[in-house]
Amino acid sequence: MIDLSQYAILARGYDTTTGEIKGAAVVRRWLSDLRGSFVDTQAFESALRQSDPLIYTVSSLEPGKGQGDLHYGLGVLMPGKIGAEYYLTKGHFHAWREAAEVYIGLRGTGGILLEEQSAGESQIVPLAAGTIVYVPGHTAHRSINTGHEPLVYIGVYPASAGHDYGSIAKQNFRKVLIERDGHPVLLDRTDVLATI
Ligand code: S6P
Ligand code: ZN
Repeated sequence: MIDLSQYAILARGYDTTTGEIKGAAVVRRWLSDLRGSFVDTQAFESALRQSDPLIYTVSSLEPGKGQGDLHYGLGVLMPGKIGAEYYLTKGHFHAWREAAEVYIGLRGTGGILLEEQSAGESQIVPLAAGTIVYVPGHTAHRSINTGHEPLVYIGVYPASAGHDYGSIAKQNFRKVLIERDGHPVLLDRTDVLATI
């Protein structure tokens, strides 16, 4: 039997400005935590010499660890760029590769970069206030803020998903989203590297 009173107290208010959910564990990623994520390493190092701003926060709740349980988090990704590349999250595969995820956009404008593991297909899917994005299993995902205000979203995923950051840290995403003439364009990392 499930004790519903236990779950009733899990109703949470959330704050789309601070990224806080009452009682949730918060992870803060500063620019210095993102070494190796941006394509232009020189622009990264010179930005970091100036300051080490907060790039994103994730507040996560893990109500249960059973097979059917769900975990969820509120992400707040700041606006900005390193060189021409928009601020982004580290990105990951789920350790349990079959695990999918649903992103619900609450505020701001941006996208989720999806990269399928075996076929190597990449796609940028719009994520903004009023959009819902389905991230299938076996797909690396990274949030990117292309707007001028924080990009705020909720991600819901199986409790057993786990996070594999190692594969991305090793080879990064194949595509980068950069600003050209004031607009986001998705380009091959190797092509962008050749122009830096
Ligand atoms: C968790 C979900 C998001 C990310 C968040 C930060 O499965 O995909 O809540 O944790 O967007 O990204 P990252 O790559 O640093 O975990
Ligand atoms: Zn995820």
